[in-house]
Amino acid sequence: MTLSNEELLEMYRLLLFARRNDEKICEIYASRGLPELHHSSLGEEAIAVGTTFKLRQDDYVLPSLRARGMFYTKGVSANLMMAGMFGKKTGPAGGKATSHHMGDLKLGVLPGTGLIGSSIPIATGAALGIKQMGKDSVVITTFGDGASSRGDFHESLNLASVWKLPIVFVCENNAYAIGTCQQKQMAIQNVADRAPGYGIPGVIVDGNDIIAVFEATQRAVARARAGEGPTLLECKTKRWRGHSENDKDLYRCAQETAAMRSDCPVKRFEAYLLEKGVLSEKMVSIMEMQVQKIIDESVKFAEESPFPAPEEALGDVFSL
Ligand SMILES: Cc1ncc(C[n+]2csc(CCOP(=O)(O)OP(=O)(O)O)c2C)c(N)n1
Ligand SMILES: [Mg+2]
Repeated sequence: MTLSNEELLEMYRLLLFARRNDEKICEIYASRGLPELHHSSLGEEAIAVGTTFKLRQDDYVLPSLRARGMFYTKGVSANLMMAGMFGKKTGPAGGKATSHHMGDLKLGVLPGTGLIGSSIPIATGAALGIKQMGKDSVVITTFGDGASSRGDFHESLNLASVWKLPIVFVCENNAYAIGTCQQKQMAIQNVADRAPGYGIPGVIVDGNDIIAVFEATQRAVARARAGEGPTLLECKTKRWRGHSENDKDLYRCAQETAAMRSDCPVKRFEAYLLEKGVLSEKMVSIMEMQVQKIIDESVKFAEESPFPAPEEALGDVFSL
């Protein structure tokens, strides 16, 4: 699918927003803390934005703990998200849960869980529901390399393949699960190499190249929508910071983390658009200012919003 210049600029704006917003959250976390531990997406933003860009409103995403860019790309507002990060009543989960458990069903964002890997069967169940209702929506879910070694992954990919479910499984392979490097938790080089074991395509892309991520996702989405079943898309990337903002990242040497930053998904896309003449240096500074304004306003909105009242704790709780 060819993107128009307007669409390329919108993609850049979302990528820039994901970057600056994450930087802001890291800054807030360091200076005054947040109700939730922050897991930064710095360096990995192209996957969240590239996979979600141009999905239909009736398509669903179920983002991993690092894929906040999927929320914004699906249309969740900066105010709502920041209020969610602050645990405020005005956030997507009404202040009862922060970003690991936030969703927005109207916009097609399914809430995940804090248990690594457990969102993969939830997303697969959503895809089963879509198929049973005879709709042509698709589901995209993201998860890490560590999550791909759990049983949830196996059961989900197996059944999704047998039932030809409309789902795209996206592995954000940043080569680490907290402090465990990939070689210590799987004996293969590529997560996508597991796909033939399920009889589905396994595709590897450079996760820092947003256009490559977008195009590979679009092919997988077309296959899913046509009733041909799931794809496992492995996006290779790097995690710039520690696992969380409480992790000092002592298991990686400074050269390793410095080298990662030389391959920045935002700078790469910016250089591509400048070269194509779609973007100019002036437009970059204007967009930086616009993005910053939205982020500053969202922090103000979150700060000024109330926490939920204690008596609301049992609302929206269901039992059978
Ligand atoms: C079932 C379960 N086990 C352990 C944890 C603790 N934990 C949180 S994130 C994480 C590692 C996840 O690694 P990966 O799937 O590669 O995602 P990444 O953090 O690299 O994006 C672990 C072990 C958890 N949340 N859930
Ligand atoms: Mg990982």
